[in-house]
Amino acid sequence: MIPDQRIHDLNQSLLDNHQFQLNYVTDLLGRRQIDAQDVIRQIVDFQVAIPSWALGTGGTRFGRYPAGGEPRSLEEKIEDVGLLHKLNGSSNSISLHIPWDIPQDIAALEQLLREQKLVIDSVNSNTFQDQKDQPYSYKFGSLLNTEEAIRQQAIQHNIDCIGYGKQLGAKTLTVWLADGSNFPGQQHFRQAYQRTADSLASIYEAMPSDWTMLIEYKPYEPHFYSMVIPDWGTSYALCQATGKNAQVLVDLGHHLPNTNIEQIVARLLHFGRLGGFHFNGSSYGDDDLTTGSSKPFQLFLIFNELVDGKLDQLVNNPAVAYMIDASHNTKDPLEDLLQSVDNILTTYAKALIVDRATLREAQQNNDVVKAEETLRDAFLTDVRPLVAEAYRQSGGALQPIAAYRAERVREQLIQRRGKLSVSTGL
Ligand code: LRH
Ligand code: MN
Ligand code: MN
Repeated sequence: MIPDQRIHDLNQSLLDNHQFQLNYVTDLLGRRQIDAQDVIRQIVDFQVAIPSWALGTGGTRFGRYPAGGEPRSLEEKIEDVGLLHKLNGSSNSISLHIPWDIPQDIAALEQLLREQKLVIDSVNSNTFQDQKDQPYSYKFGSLLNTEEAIRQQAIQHNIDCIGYGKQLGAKTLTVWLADGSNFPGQQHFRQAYQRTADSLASIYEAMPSDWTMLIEYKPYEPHFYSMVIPDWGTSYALCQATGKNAQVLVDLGHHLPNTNIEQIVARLLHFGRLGGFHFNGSSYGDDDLTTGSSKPFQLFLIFNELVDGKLDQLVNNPAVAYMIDASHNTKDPLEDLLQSVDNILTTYAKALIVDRATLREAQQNNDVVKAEETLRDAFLTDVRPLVAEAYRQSGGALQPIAAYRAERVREQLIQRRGKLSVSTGL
């Protein structure tokens, strides 16, 4: 939809100013013995998956106000992610949600993925809604249900998800359970946990040995008295019981306000069980807003732990799968995703330039102020030219949102898909 030449021309008009700013940061970092090119290379390598359900407006149980031109099929969702990837070179994969994204023509999808330079990231199961023609209801839970037949139905659905993923080369199954209770006494806590653990074990057994199962936690919603996997400790315990390829997934919005998420990240890295990350912005709970929009320093502290863990030879953690998990009603979803990726990369770059030797020394000497100032030094450095350069080096736009607007992409999408097209989503 945006020809390479057009991106090149748009970049050309910004190049002079960009080069000036890039030279400045490069010199500044050079004085701190940091190689800017090395940071840029790491930004280029950092890829964030886009979930199929973030491409439309949603994320609300109240009014929904479609952006227009939302993708109507899996093929159109792949095209939208391809467009994002073309603009920023940082979103090379798409996560599927079954049954919203059941692949039909596998050969054609593979061809489309190749054309768009994308791969399939994870497949996400859905046992939080009843589907048409489904024999049993999940009203009282799926993997924890007291009824054996209902548990079996939910287990089979997860196994089917693995089957769909295999067809398209995915290697990750993400399980988020809406299972829980709304009233005291409704569920027997220990038995509900055990049934969940047993069901997960059955799914794990059906998973190929080179796959990863990500187990996501959430403290409340849709249930408000108890959730069967409310916190990282429960996810961790389930992973321990399930097998070495089961990993904890941290969704930034799945914490009670003021939770120290960076410490959770550090703990999981220490245990080698941090498998996945869902980025979004949150003030209260599962707000699913733009990543980094209201708490940029918190995001920086989280990235600081991720980078620190990666550099520490004592940490034995598999590669972390990064994904954006956001969906709301206010912005154009594609602009929102470009902003989220930009905030993620900018924050990652800041974590990469933390003076770790000084930080370690300050921590060792209990020099509280020095330690904090070391973090602030990195956080307050304007690294945006490094991210822009990373976009440019990967063939993208120096300013992806400006390019998206200049090309009037939303208007084009509305023309093709209609004003009222509504994508499947949360
Ligand atoms: C529900 C949720 C969760 C999952 C997604 C599929 O809270 O947003 O974060 O990852 O649905
Ligand atoms: Mn999530
Ligand atoms: Mn969520």
